[in-house]
Amino acid sequence: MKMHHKKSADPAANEMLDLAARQGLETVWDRLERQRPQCSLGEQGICCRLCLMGPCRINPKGKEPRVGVCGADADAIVARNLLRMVAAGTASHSDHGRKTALLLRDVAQGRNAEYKINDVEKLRRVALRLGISTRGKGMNQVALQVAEAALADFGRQESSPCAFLRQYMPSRRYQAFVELEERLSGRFGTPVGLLPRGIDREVVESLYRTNYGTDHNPWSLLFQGICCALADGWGGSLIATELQDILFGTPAEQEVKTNLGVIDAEYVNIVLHGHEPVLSEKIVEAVQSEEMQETARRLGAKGIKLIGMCCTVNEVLMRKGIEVAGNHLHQELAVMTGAVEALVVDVQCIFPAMADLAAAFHTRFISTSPQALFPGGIHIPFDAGRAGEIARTIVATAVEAYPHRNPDLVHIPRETATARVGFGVEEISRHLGGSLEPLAEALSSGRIRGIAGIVGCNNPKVRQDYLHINLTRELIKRDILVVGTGCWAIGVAKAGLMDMKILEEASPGLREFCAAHGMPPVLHMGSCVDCSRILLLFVGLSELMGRDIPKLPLVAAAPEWATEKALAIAFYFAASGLPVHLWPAPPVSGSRTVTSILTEGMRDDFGGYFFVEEEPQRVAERLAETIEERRRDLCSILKP
Ligand code: SF4
Ligand code: MSK
Repeated sequence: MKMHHKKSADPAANEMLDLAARQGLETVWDRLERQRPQCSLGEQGICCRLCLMGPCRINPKGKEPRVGVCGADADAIVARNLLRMVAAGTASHSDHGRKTALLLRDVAQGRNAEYKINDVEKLRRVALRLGISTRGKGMNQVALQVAEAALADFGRQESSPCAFLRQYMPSRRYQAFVELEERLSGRFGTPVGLLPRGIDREVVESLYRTNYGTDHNPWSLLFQGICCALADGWGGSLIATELQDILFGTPAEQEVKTNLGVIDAEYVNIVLHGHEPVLSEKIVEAVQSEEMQETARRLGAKGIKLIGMCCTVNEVLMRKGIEVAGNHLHQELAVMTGAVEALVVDVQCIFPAMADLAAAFHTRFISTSPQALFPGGIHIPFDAGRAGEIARTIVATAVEAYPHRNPDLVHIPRETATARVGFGVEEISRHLGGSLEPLAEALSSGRIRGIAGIVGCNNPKVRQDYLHINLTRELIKRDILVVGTGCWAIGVAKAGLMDMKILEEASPGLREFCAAHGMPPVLHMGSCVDCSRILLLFVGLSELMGRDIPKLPLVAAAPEWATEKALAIAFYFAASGLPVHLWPAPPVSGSRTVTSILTEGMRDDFGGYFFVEEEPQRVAERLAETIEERRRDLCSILKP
């Protein structure tokens, strides 16, 4: 057994970790060890540094100090910290959505000729969903109206909710929120808002409420967390997903290779990492140019190979089929192969440690977003108005690095796995013959017991991919279709779980259904903003089956989660009516009240709630039990 087998379930990662240990290269796992034991107050959420009378901490054993200098107790401190995490996650996804809307507006107005509308049919569908008439209008006119509707959702101030939420959320779920707002306002004796007004407004409101000396009621702080997260899932993330499809094309099934073995020593290797596809789409074009390929060949390489990781690759592979080097914890391991000429990053989930690591090799660490700067790296600022030129500069910088590669440092694991990816709702429908009806029927009849939507990162506190892989395997054994995004998707793809061969492991009902429709039982739905696609799949089923989401056999999980964005996703899943598994546990154990609201208190009102569990088999059992509970009163007749 390799010395690093406890760190990752992926043999390629363990091979690279052995190499890192031999060569004295530092990884995220080493830095985690140096942090241990980690602050237990932080783990429980009971430290506060919101003002300069602090920092304060609460004694977890019920002894003094029981409150901070201002008198804030553990409930207020834990709830405030959690709300701030949700707000940060919402801000990240939503700013991604905002930039996509601004780009669509510029393209529609003819102010950006670098991009074009790729999917006119999707534009038409989004317009109709938003109630924008397309009759007698040109494509750009419709696109402008869609972009303006999206942008208006960011700045909306009044009590009418975001247009995207209003038009995409099933009317039953929407009505349930309206009634719940009324009920909760009566119960708490003050107006309780759950339906987000504007996306920016809810992020600001969350920061405002958690500001020193403002909101101290754990219930109202968590209601605001729900409201803010709904602005993410049914607002910012949904806008990012829908408008990216319009600009770059709606995902379609692709077969791709995954894992570090896709790095090819004979090529100039460029690894894209981050989240937003706006730049990556242009880098794909630049790499394909004969001029660039010829320059690489002149320097002795066979050409240029474009590879991706994390959510950038989740975006680009669904549309362009590029190969996948790995997920979150692979970022250092890819550079350590010694065969990566450039690691090109935009925003989110990028270790600042990459700058020093890249400097130990010939790798150019190129940051591109004015929002995300990394001391020690090369910065080539991206500007959507000059996207092609900038993409060519980045590719040329990578090619120039190739002669500096040290062949003695090259070590590439052989592992690769094939995955079928690119299953947005449209692609799932296409496999099902043009609508989600066969899936709704299979759920109604019990041939498929339920659907689990999984998102998640990697977190070095959890053996990399272990929970992702084993939970997914356990679910498909129980006739549960698994759909998901983010680093979960890459983790299970690397393990071969998105290959048709995995049908052999699925239970008979699920196996027969998926085989008949030519799709694996584990479906790649995209990047972390594309958790909105999971919502849209559930919307489609809710509409077809005539039942609200909490009454359908649908569940969610965020195993191996690490980021504030994952928490925002978990919050909007739970608020939308899904039981949500989390591991590791969120930093709330310092407050019994907050813990009980999240695990029990919100259940009756929202239908969704959270639970924590480490063992994949027990997680699967618990999700399957919930599915069976929900099936008990499931109507077997489809809505006419
Ligand atoms: Fe301490 Fe209260 Fe200030 Fe927080 S807000 S740091 S608990 S005094
Ligand atoms: S990249 S948010 S580690 S899924 Fe979206 Fe992966 Fe989580 Fe980042």
